[in-house]
Amino acid sequence: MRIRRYLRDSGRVLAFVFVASVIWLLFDMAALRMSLNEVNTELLKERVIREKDPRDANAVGQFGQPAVVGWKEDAEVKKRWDEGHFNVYLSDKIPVDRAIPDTRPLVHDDLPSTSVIFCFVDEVWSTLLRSVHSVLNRSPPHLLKEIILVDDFSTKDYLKKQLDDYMAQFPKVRIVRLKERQGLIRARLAGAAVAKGEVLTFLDSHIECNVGWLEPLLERVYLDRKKVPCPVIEVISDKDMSYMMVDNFQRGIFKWPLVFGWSAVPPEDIKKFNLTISDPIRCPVMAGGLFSIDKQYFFELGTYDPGLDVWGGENMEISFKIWMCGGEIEIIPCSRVGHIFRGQNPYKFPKDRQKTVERNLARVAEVWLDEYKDLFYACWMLNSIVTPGRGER
Ligand SMILES: [Mn+2]
Repeated sequence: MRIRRYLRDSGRVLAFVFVASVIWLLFDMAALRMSLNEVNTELLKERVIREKDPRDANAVGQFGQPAVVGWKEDAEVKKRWDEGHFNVYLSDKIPVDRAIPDTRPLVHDDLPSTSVIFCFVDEVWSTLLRSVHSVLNRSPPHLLKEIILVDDFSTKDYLKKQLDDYMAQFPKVRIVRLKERQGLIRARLAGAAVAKGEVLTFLDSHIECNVGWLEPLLERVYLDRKKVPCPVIEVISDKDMSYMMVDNFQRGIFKWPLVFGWSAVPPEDIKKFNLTISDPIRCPVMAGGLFSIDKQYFFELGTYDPGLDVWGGENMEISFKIWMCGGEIEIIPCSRVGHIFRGQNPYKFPKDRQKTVERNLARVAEVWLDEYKDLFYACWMLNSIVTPGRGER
């Protein structure tokens, strides 16, 4: 008897615990739902405030929140329902231009800000200005922290006071002057050292950023700070200055001895993986002129090897470091930037151009290629006999 009573009692306790748990769980789920809704609403509110939107943040149904009517108004709701076969009474209370949540997939409203860094030496006035204006005009202001122009000891007069005066009208543009010629690699480091944005975006100084170029790049960094996204580089004709589209699905690759090149993604792969322009394309190496990188990650990688001179090989060096230190290089097909490809570097190298590039490449091979450096040296010997010198990438 005692045992039976004990079981009956403990059964009651168990039942009570079970019911209490279910109630608690339901309560928890409701609280979570509410807090998620709140996060969404808070983000939207923030955006409305940032955009100085004149809309009333407390209006009925604002931000797509459910609007409720008191029980006293129930009759009115019923009466007017048939006017449109929905809650016409409430609809009339909601502002005609209310904000609603942005429910597109993969759109984030809290992307990191970027510093855009242009390094130049004796760049042509109009192309430099067009580069800067394309960034100012086609970047969302809240994502563009600043534009840093690093003057690598230019000799042209128009790049001195005339440039200072011109850029003074744009508060976001800063000019850093190097006191002696450093070359692209160390000039970029000088820009990175003073950058205030969370992301560094390096661009060539003869480019034109296309519509919506920046957001897809920043989104990749936002999703994973070790992703290093590059835009598709479209072509601005050096002859008639026309803007030309290129194949969106290309990879940055290298051939021995560390010669950068492009390789089209095979059409059968595009079909097989159902690739669209919003899909990133992973690349072994980057072209080097245009990319975004999380600032802290750039410094964790040890930046560029400052022992590399002027130009050449730095794109291989940073690419190998990124892949070997947990990162990934991607081309983002829906981000486009036009670039004037030139037959050769128009500026002078302090020392012999070919020797500088070769020295840089050998330095990269020695540091990063281990036993593969034999391949590098063998192909280098062969290459220098067959094709001496190369154009700008
Ligand atoms: Mn270039």
